[in-house]
Amino acid sequence: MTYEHLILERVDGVAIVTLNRPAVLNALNLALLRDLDHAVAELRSDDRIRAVILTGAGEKAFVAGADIKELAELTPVAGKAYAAEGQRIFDQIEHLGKPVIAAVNGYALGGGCELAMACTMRIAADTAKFGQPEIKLGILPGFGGTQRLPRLVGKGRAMELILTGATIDAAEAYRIGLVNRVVPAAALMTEARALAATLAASAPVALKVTLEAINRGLDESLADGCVLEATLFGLVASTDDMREGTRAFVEKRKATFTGR
Ligand code: CO8
Repeated sequence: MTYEHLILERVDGVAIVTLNRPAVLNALNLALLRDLDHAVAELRSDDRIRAVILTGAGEKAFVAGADIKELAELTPVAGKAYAAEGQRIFDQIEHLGKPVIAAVNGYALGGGCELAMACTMRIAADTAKFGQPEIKLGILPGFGGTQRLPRLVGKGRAMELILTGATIDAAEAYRIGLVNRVVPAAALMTEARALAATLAASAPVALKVTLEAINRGLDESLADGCVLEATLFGLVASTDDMREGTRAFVEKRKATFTGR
């Protein structure tokens, strides 16, 4: 598949998706969202891909938000549909069944911050900046920000960020738990690739069901989440990888997982 606004590379079981509209700081227009939707579907069905890295083209931005020129033209009906479509695509990323690492190389504002939050983990360059500035445009986050930000950083901090529209730097994003780690900008992709390689070498079925247990379980009560966990545990107990992983421990050797 060819893409207009993103670059998709595959290296050793890891896909690198680069959002590519650098002239407008990789702002998300409908065409880019459509590309992202197709890329996610392509990666979902590609069994060779075990982990994904999502990043932005250029040195300045991960994604500076939804394309404000497109937003400005929206009618109420189109606005609701646009938000729902973005939410659907970001859900596909969250529930890809493979880990997605956001390598945040610059501004992650509005829809960009929301996109990073839909990823499994976030590594930030020390030059990255985060925020939900929608309030300054007279709107609210529409791609899941009001829901994912409080889940990640707590209600009070999410309220403050969304209601003030403030931009925070990478160190502050790390301090409040919005990102997993901060690294020098020059080392960002090396760090992201190293983490992706570690994840790609894990038992794929265990990885997939762990993602499901955490992502789905968080929306359930503790009791229901634990039922889900136990059921998924029963599932992995049927895999060759479980036999291999436990046997390798006993035999003091490195496990080789096959995904069966
Ligand atoms: N949309 C469209 N164009 C953009 C965007 C954007 N979000 N961000 C930057 N650009 C463009 C600029 O217009 C400029 O283009 P041009 O060269 O043609 O003038 C180019 O990118 C470079 O930007 P700047 O010159 O502004 O660069 P600066 O370094 O001076 O500033 C900033 C960088 C601070 C990131 C600044 O560009 C900025 O504030 N951008 C907007 C950030 C923002 O408000 N983002 C939130 C958008 S709203 C949103 O994301 C809602 C998501 C949910 C939608 C739900 C569907 C309805």
